Amino acid sequence: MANTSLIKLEHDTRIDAAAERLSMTRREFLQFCAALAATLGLPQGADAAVAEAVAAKKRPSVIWLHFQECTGCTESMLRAEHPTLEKLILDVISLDYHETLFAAAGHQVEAARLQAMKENKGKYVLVVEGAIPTKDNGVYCKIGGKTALDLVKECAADAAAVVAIGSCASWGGMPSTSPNPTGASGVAKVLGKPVVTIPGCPPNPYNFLSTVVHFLTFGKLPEIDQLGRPKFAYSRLIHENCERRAHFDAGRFALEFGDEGHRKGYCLYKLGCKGPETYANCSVIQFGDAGASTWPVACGHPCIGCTEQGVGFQKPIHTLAKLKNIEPNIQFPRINEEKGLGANLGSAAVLAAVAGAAAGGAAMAARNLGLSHQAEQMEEARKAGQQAKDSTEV
Ligand code: FSX
Ligand code: SF4
Ligand code: F3S
Repeated sequence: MANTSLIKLEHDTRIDAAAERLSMTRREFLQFCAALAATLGLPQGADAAVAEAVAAKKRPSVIWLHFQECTGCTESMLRAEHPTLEKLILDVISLDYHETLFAAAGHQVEAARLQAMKENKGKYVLVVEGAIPTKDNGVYCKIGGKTALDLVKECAADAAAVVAIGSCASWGGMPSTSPNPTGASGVAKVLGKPVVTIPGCPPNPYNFLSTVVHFLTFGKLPEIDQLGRPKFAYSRLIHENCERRAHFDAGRFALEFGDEGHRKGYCLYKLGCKGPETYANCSVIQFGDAGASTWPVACGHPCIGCTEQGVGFQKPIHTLAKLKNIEPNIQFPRINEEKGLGANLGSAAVLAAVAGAAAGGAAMAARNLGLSHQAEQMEEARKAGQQAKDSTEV
């Protein structure tokens, strides 16, 4: 069936001009806008509104501040493998102040900030990257003679919207790790009001782009949860959509980096993967728009929960995650079980539903973890055998 919403854009030359600017064909541009609309969870037909906004709306002025951080947020945005993502971000916003990207320095750059704030009073978007040190009146981070504490308040006063990009700006992130000597805090805490947060260390640039496109299309930021995170990106646990989930459900775990389970792509839960207690869409949209297998778990590294306050940089990497939701994901086909591994969470959930007892699922989860303990013992026995063999050979 034809997409009627796109028909009205058929002879719209603004679409062709935008596609050309971004070195895309018209078709690719419309497909990209449709994907953005889908990521944002917008209803059918919204792709035309998104395409029109990206192609023709006045770009919002953005003032981007840097505080306590590693500049990874900016780096991940600029180093996105898909060249279009970076181009699109810089095409849909008018970046009027950004310390890392500005060629100018010193007084010139401060003057540019003040001018952009004056010219776009009440209309600009303030993006904050990095935590704000609050201890000792904020003396631990100063730019142009002003503390980060004063700067963020000054710039937020006349902003139409405030976006905290990265975990540092969202809730303190890595600089706030105990004992937090500088009193590193997130933007919302400092301003005393909720702001949109896009946590992640670094955050996914696609989530930032989607947030900005939502602002451009509808004149407001997307719906957020109680922690200020856009619901379109942070309402699901990584574990719910993980490509290794079938192994978790079947009780197949990597027990050591490089062991047989790890090489076979088994679940990383036993290596400390925090996917079961981390809300983010890494397992769905991957990372940096670079294609398949480009997110931590796909590369063989457990998720450290970098988006999640209280998990990332706080829980030791090797400790087991809290299982927040043991519902199995029904989207993925089951991987054939190896002999002797028994029941899995999929069947457990069916049983639990039939019996009306959610506890059944939990019990089966525990059982599968138990099965893994058996595997662990077997692996240890194998290693002990190998060691004995090696010592005899010597
Ligand atoms: Fe770095 Fe950004 Fe981490 Fe923080 O991303 S990638 S330390 S979230 O503020 O620069
Ligand atoms: Fe994926 Fe980690 Fe969950 Fe295993 S524990 S299924 S690796 S998110
Ligand atoms: Fe971070 Fe985990 Fe995603 S470490 S990038 S939240 S997979």
